[in-house]
Amino acid sequence: MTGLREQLESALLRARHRSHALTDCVDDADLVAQHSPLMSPLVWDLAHIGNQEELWLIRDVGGRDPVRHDIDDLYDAFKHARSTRPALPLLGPDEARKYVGQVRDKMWDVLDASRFRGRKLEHDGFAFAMIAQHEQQHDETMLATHQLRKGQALLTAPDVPRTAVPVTDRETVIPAGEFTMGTSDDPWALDNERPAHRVYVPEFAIDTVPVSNADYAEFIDDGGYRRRELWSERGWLHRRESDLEAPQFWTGDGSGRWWRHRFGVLEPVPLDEPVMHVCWFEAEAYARWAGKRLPTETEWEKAARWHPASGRSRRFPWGDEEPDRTRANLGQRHLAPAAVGSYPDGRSPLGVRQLIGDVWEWTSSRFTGYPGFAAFPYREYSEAFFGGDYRVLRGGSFGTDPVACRGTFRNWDHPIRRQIFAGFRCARDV
Ligand code: AVJ
Ligand code: FE
Repeated sequence: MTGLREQLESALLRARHRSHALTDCVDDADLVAQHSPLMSPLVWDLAHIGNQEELWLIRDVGGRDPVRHDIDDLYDAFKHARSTRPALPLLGPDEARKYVGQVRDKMWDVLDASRFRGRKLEHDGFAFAMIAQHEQQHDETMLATHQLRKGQALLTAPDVPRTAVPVTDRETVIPAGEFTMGTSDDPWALDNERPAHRVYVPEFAIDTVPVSNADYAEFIDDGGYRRRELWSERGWLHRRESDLEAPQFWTGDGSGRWWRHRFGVLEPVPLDEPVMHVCWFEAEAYARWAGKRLPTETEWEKAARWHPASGRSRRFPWGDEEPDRTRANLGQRHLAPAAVGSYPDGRSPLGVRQLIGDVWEWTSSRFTGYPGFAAFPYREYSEAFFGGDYRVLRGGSFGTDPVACRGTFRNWDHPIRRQIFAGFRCARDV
């Protein structure tokens, strides 16, 4: 077991390595460009990562003087919508790199100061871990910007190893009963994952694997996008207004085969991968077509954490041990999800696979606070989004770092969003 200081250091270094890898391969013009109105220029994310680290660790935890006091407003996500960020007087690519480096140097100082006062690091540890999670979340956002950007491929990664074993059991039944949702003792859990609370969940069935591209192509072939009765009222309006006909980045070739653009490469859609880049409304329509529904986030978490033998809720489907490369496709080791049925060692006791990694999974639930929620350290992290038009996503994607992924972790987005690495699995009442 490595010490807290080593864990924090390695999480912070890994995040920074990734932030540089995602920006060093991009030329200056592309770093400041707007690749989609849904996204910030990459150079904004980079400096925002540094600015958040400066606000929380240098100034709040460390009580030190600002590195730069003049740019807080530019990198305040609440003050400027993503679409307007390219027009701001942002730090240029070299300035941004220099800035995040200066902040980082000071941050190590603050961490060292905490280290020599044993209990103090335990107390401050959360703030450092939260900053590592914050940086990794922006790295995943930058990865989505890479996916949206036009032009030649800049990122490479080895193909996903083929570990899929045939899926013979498409569904599993989770028995009715209480379980513990959320956590009060996971030291790095964010405010919206807290506190632990008991929830009664009626019996339900959940798919053992995410919906695949083959499954989804069948829905398309069966007229899924043309059949009004499969869509909710809002979903149908959105489908028509936005001309949705297939997942984002897919194109048909007229002969019934599908192709997709993925990080600058055009390739046939691999039928055995989880479907990805579908919005919540598309997931909802598919589920209705399949005679099922989306799981609630409570059901999802029970499937991922509840251990039938002990009744305990664990951190991950396989237990409490950290994810590794035999259990889940996380951390941008690859640039795609693994085939459905992969990572048999990561399955839950009741046989549910790939809950962690590969693709974020849409749930039917809106984003709200658990009973007893307390905002920490700022209202703006979670609470400001409660009650808004968001749906909860669970489980992380191939682009999510393990530091920001666990059975309790909650992500959220608008139900029309497709640029995130999201798919889904279905559930039903029994
Ligand atoms: C939890 C992924 C929705 O990216 O908007 C980053 C995370 N919060 N900076 C987001 C976040 C502040 C957040 N999500
Ligand atoms: Fe942020």
